[in-house]
Amino acid sequence: MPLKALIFDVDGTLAETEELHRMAFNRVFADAGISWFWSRTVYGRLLKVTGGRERILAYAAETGTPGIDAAALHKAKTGYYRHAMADSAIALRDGVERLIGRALELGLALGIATTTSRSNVDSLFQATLGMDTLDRFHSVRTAEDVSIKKPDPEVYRLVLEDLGLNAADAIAFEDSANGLKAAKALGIRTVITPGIYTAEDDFAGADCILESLDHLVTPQAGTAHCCLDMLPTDFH
Ligand code: XBP
Ligand code: MG
Repeated sequence: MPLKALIFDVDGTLAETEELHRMAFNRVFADAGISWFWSRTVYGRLLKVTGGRERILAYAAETGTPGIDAAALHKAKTGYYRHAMADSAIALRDGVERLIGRALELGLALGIATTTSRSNVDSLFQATLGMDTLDRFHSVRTAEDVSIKKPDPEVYRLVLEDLGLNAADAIAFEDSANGLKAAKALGIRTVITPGIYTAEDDFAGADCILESLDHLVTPQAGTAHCCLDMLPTDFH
């Protein structure tokens, strides 16, 4: 089946953003006078709950904390994340920029299917590839577009609808088990690049697991053939 589109997850796949998210959560908790602090260990566990607002609600339930306004805290967190991203030296993960560039050269469609908010996607592109590159994506679907987040496949369904394509036409790029489940629920071939928080996830069912997307754009000894075989023959 000829490849027509690449669909990217954002957090953990395009860039290692979760530490910035964690910092932003902790900052708003402190500002609001809430005595929560999400360590890396706690946050790693909480990441199984997709969506920042849902994560706050889950932690409030788990700790039996009353009176938490999750929507307000999450809004403040998104504002803080925007500023923190602008001040950060965040970099895209290896191979991401080249893969996107090569896909554009070959005329493949590009999509984003993420659980995070549109504002956070914009912040990341402003800090890295620029909004001109984001404008070249044919579909950008985010938290605001769905009624249920990953591992539900709704966000991937919306991207495929936008692109006018079938699951067999695309490859999804994900870093987490939740993202893999979402893409695979529709039968989309999925390449996994495990991230700092998802290295221990269960990636059973993935079509390919790579240390980084650099292994895809710069094939080297050890690159899984299943993965290279998905790309157009003139890709490299
Ligand atoms: C990852 C997430 C997000 C981020 C925080 O989404 O689960 O919730 O951790 O972002 P993905 P928000 O990998 O699908 O991009 O606070 O905006 O939810
Ligand atoms: Mg992710």
